[in-house]
Amino acid sequence: MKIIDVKLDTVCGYTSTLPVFDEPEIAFAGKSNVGKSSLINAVMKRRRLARVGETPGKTRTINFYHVVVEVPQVMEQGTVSVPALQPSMEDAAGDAGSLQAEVIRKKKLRWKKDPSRQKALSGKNGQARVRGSQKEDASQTAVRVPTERKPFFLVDLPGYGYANVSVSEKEKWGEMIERYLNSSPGLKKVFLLVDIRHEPNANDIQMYDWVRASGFTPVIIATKADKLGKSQQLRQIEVIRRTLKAPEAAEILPFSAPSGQGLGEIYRVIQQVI
Ligand SMILES: Nc1nc2c(ncn2[C@@H]2O[C@H](COP(=O)(O)OP(=O)(O)OP(=O)(O)O)[C@@H](O)[C@H]2O)c(=O)[nH]1
Ligand SMILES: [Mg+2]
Repeated sequence: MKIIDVKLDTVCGYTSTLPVFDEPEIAFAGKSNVGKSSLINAVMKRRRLARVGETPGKTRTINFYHVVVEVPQVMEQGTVSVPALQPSMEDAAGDAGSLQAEVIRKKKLRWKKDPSRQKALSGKNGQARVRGSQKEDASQTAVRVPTERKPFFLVDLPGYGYANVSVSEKEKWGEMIERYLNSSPGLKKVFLLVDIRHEPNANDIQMYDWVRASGFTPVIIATKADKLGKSQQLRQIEVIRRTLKAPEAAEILPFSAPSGQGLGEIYRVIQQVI
């Protein structure tokens, strides 16, 4: 999946009328400071489009980011025209065709810029290197695949459970999130973010239950995975599953904004619903 365009489209406060879009919406819910805006930035491949805060309570509105991606075209029988995308972050980010073409283009650029290689062309190894580059040309023509552009919205919800706001403000945020979950015809998927280091608290459990009561099966994202080793991550995922009373089959994906761990899986889920 290659990101073609992203922009902040609509911002809604408590009193705003929620927009109705023709394009699919994918929402991110979770406690204040859990990493919703950071995850949305990672998905959009922007460093700071969604504002990230050191202190909880940064996002206090519902923010709709409009995104256009390019994906391998789906053929008539529902199969894509290329083999499944690789699970790595880079491969998940670009469709197989354009990514490989990009890698080849960059390789060629490095080749052209490297003076030692230029020299080698005229030296005794020159012949072998020229043959290598011809091979690259052949593979470039072989990997071009038809693609299509798909627009959708990523929806950054305000964080709940932020201690430094009044009870009435907390209630308004809660109402706004619940209203959004219950009255958005375009909402196709909800991601529920919880911090991988902590057992989910009463707010997380309530949000999980709200999301399910609104008719969605949330994908649970265990954020800040870079703070734990791999075996601790697995242990905490089971703690999260048990505490939320999520079924065995529920997806709980560890994610790290700085390392990109889990981003490929998130793209896979997005691609299924857009
Ligand atoms: N180590 C680490 N830090 C993260 C990660 N994701 C977010 N953070 C940090 O956590 C803090 C909060 O991140 P945000 O993305 O603003 O969290 P949020 O859920 O949008 O917060 P609110 O808008 O207040 O609800 C920031 O200091 C981020 O840099 C992560 O995957 N790993
Ligand atoms: Mg935020």
